[in-house]
Amino acid sequence: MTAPFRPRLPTAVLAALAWGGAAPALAQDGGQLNVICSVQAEWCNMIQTVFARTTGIKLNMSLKGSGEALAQLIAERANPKTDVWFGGTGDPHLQAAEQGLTLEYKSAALPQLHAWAQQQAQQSGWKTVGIYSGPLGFGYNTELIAKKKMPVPKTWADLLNPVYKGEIQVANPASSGTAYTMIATLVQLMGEDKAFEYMKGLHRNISQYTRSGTAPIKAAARGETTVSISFVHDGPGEAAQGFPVATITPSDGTGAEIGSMSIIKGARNVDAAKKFYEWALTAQAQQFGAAARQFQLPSNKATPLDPRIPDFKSIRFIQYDYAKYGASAERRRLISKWEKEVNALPR
Ligand code: S7P
Repeated sequence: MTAPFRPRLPTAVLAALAWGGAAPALAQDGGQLNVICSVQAEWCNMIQTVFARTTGIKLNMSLKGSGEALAQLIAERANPKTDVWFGGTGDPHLQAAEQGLTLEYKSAALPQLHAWAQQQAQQSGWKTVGIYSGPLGFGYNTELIAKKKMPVPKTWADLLNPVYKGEIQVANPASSGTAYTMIATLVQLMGEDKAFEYMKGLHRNISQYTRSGTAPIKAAARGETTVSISFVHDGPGEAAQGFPVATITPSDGTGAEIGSMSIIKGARNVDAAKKFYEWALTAQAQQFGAAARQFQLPSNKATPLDPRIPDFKSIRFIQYDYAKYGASAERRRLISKWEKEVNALPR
């Protein structure tokens, strides 16, 4: 049923290939760069190819979700093997900055970025920067929901309806930045006590807490679950592959991630890391998200926008406190409370 993914390269790739002027045709002896990439594989592969072709720098790419990426950087602290961490939810990037794992670097391109991306940089002491943003919401399998005669959930409260028992997937916040964004969003939306009562109720309807934040919407697309709690920008890419999946953001309010990028402190290839960082902030490079069917809002204001990028003006957002919920102590506290008070409960 699924057509294999074939990136629509021409415009974006040609634009990117123009970056850097007379660039070598193939990766040659321009050195190398070790990148942890926390967006989906198609986007990672595309930037790996184009960056190598335009600069001659070989890009060694390791794909990891945000929570796992942070865990790896903590483990590598004494002897970093990673040069750049590209993408992933912003909270763990802020934690990495707070823990001294990332390098202070102030790009001259900052004024070209949206205010939220610059704020992310400023808040971290210039140790990370926003590269995209995306709203949290629900995904659902349009065929399954109709077949099972279930209503489309429109609010967080709707997800507590017993009709969804065993029908919802969300990731586990211990491994997933997406799921941590959900906890932080609910706490800010409802207050902590009510949010934890809510998550205990939601727990009864959850079939599985997945390791990765993108797994639930892929499962919804493939009919393995009816509903997912996910970033809604991951929906159109699944739909474009022919899967019957749609998304909605809760009308009672939601949070958004500030997908981020950081250079690792002690990076062995720091010059190449800075070159990549500058490249990734250009409007040309930021077109690769949509070219790889990932529809976050790019942080460079000049990036042409694909119509499938969620319309932020039509979404009811909370005032997400990125500094507070990006602090290590707060993340640890909320996740361990969730483990004890929610995940430990029977379903
Ligand atoms: O489209 C990819 C995306 O949703 O995944 C990123 C992130 O790696 C998710 O990590 P977790 O598995 O830790 O939740 C998001 O930043 C991005 O928007």
